[in-house]
Amino acid sequence: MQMTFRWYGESDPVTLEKIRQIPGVTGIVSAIYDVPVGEVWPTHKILNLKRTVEKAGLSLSVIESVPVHEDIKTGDGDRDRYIKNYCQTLRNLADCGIDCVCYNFMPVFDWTRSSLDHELSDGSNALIYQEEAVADMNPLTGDLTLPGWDASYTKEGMKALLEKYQSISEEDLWNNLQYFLEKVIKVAEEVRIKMAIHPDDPPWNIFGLPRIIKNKESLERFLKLYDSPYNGLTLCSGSLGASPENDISELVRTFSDRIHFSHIRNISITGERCFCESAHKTDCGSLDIADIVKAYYESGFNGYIRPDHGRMIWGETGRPGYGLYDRALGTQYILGLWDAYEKAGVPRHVK
Ligand code: DNO
Repeated sequence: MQMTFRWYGESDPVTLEKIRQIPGVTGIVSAIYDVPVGEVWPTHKILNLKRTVEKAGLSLSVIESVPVHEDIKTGDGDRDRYIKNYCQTLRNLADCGIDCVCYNFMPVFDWTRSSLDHELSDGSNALIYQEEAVADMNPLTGDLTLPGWDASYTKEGMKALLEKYQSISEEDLWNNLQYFLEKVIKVAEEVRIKMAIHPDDPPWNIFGLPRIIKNKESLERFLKLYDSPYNGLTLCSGSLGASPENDISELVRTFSDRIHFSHIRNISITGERCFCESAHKTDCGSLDIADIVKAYYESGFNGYIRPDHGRMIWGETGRPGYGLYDRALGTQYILGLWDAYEKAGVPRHVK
């Protein structure tokens, strides 16, 4: 297992020098942010990123994400060109030594929350999701943006895209995903990059758009679409865990062979389709993080782990969910559990 930490590049207020000082963190999760979605990532930009990370004494471990162009998800327009570009980006990444790439297949909007700075009883701030508030949000007004969303759409562009999705069912989305996988995983196998799809966050449909990667059944279906070790998962405890039907430890035990990248965070489920992000420690939320880490340990997981969103604590300001302090605490909780299982001789399936 390698403990990693997400870094948003030179503009990230959390510097590589600070990340380097977190005990046990050796890998960086990052991306190239200035290439338009769908275009090829040039090798020199990837090499630059890699060198910057390595100069700080860390390694560039995972790319999160190479985004998938909407034409690929809707299955029309220029999808073949964008898939070709995607494959070329994978080749360029492999040339630079990358072996794991995260992506998602959520239509239009990546992770969604109703508030980014909800104050918790201890005075810290966290991201929350409340179904009613989200139902009141209108993605067309243009004043709605979240850190994970592609901000390059014009109002008209967004309107046209949302209209296009009116005629796309979940089954259509599955078919378009399969089309994508058939071309991309072949290349991933060739260049030995483990592809790791991120589940939908939250794991249910929002704004009337279809979402398909949301529970055990859909993960099973996804893995069967292309049965290869290179067609794998980013198992995100907080995304899938927002739905009480998902038992994360069980998912880890079931799919361990195909999990390449793990996002670990806790959430408190506060009502139906309502949750609040919380500190990683098990008794701070609804998920049994200690058991989830045990499931990874026991199944011999040797991929990449990163702490996921953290709260804003100790007066820190910055990118919601991605401050330094609470995520650093998260790494120490996970690594502490890992060491404890190791020292206690908990049996481990050796891969
Ligand atoms: C949220 C992240 C997601 C994730 C993408 C992967 O904080 O986990 O934005 O990076 O969905 O493609």
